[in-house]
Amino acid sequence: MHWQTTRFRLELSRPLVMGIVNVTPDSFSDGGQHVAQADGRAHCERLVAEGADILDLGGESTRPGAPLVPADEEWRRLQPVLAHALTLGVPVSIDTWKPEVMQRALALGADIINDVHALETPGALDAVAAHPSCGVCLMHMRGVPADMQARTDYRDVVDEVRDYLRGRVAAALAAGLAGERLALDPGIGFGKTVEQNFELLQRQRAFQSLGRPLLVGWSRKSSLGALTGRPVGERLAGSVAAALAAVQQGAQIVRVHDVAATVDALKVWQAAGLVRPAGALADS
Ligand code: 7PM
Repeated sequence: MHWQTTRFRLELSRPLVMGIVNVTPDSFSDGGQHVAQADGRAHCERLVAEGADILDLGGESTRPGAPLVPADEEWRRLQPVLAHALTLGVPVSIDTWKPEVMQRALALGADIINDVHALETPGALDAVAAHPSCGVCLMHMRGVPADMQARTDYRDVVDEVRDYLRGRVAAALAAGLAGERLALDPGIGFGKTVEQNFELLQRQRAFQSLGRPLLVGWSRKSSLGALTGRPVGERLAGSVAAALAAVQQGAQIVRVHDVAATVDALKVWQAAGLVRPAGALADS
C-alpha cells in the first residue's frame, strides 16, 4: 500500500510519523501562547530533525467552541510557514477544511490536504480534484467542532465511522480523485465519548477493509486525560502508548506533537519485531 502526494509517493512499509505544527495564536497545547511564524518555521525544522516523516500545518484551531478563523487570516498565518516547510525535504500537509485555503496551499506546492470535514464543505472536493496528485486525508467528525460533543449517539461507533469513510471515499472517487491519493482517519475526539474513542482503538482493524492507509491522532487528546487524570501538558506517556497501540492495530500514519518520543518508541517497537511487515495488512 502507498499514499500518493504532490511530490512524494509514500511507501507505507513502516509506520510514518506526522508531526503537528500549530500556526495558531489559540493552540490548545501551548497554553494559548502566540506561536509566531518564525517559531512555526523553527518548529518545522525541529520536528524534521527529530524524525518526522510528514509535517501537518494548521492555521485554525479545531477546539470545540473555538472561533472560526476567516480564510484570509488562516492563509496569512500558514503561508510563510508552508513556504519554509516545503524546503525541508518531507511532505507537507495542510490541516484545513476551507476550499480557499486548500487552493492557495496547493498553488504554493503543498503535498497533502488534511480535512477534518472530509471534503464535505461546498467547493472542497473540487479544490482537491482540480489538483493532479495531492494527497488527501479524510477524517470522520460528527457535526461541527462547536457542537460535536453533543452528538455521540451512535448505534455502533465503529460501523458508523467506517460507513461514513466508505461514503467519502466514494465521493472522492466520483469527483475524479485517484484512490491512491486518499488516507482515512477515524477522528479520535471529534464527536465521540471517551469510551467510543477507545472502542475505535480496540476495533481499529475494522478499518482495514476500506483498503486505504489509516492515519490516527491521539496526541495529547482529552480521552487520554480522562483515562490518566493528567492535564494536557502531562500526556506524553499516554500519547506515545496510544500511538504504539494504533500502529499495533494497523495504523500506517500517526499524527503527533511529540515526534522525538514517538520515533524512539517506534524504533524499540520495530527492534522488538512488533511492527508488522509490509503487506501484512493487505486483507482481513
Ligand atoms: C483543539 C482540539 C486543537 C483538537 C486541536 C485539536 C486531528 C486532525 C486535529 C486528527 C486529523 C488536535 C486537534 N486532530 N487531523 N486535526 N486527525 N487527520 O488534537 O485526529 O490536534 S486538531
